Amino acid sequence: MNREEALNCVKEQLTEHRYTHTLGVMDTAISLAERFGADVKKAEMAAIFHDYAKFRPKEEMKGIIQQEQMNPLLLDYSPELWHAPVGAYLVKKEAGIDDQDILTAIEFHTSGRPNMTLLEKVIYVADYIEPGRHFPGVEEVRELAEHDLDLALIQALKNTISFLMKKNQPIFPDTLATYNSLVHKNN
Ligand code: DGI
Ligand code: FE
Ligand code: FE
Repeated sequence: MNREEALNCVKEQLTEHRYTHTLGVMDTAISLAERFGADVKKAEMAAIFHDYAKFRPKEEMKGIIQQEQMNPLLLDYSPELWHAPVGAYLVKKEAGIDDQDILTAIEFHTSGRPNMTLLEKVIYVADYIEPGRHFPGVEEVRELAEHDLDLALIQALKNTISFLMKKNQPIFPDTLATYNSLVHKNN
């Protein structure tokens, strides 16, 4: 599938705003892949499809998590987390994407996971810093991503965890495990 076909495919799934976000993630992911030596074509495809399931009904996502025996803990945490693993599943099933590197980049783009692949890191950070993002702390992550992908990823995770804690929201264990795996490695 080429870029145009992939974009046409996701466009039907997304709102105008989310499609614009997707284009921002695509451009950013391509730059990061070039900078840090990831596969540029895979980065482009993973970025295009990363939010594919964002607007699926919660009940549909819940059903898929149960039927496909995904991590059952997902159901005890925010439904905001569900579109990532469900997206990976649906992109394979409905769009025919079967490259495992692309699929795990989609699967873990919200929570991260310990020992993330280079492509997973590229997509996580691109999703966080694309030009349409304007939240506090994003500029610092953009600057870190100029030189060091791991430091950018750690800072994005710290910001996300702090943001959730300020809102009294629970933190998904994989998100914490991702943070822990990276601070251990970088100490
Ligand atoms: O889909 P996007 O908005 O582009 O970005 P995303 O896939 O990173 O999703 C962000 C949402 O997910 C945001 O509302 C916060 C939520 N989230 C991310 N990590 C966690 C989380 N929610 C909980 N409860 N726990 C987490 O660890
Ligand atoms: Fe997302
Ligand atoms: Fe996104």
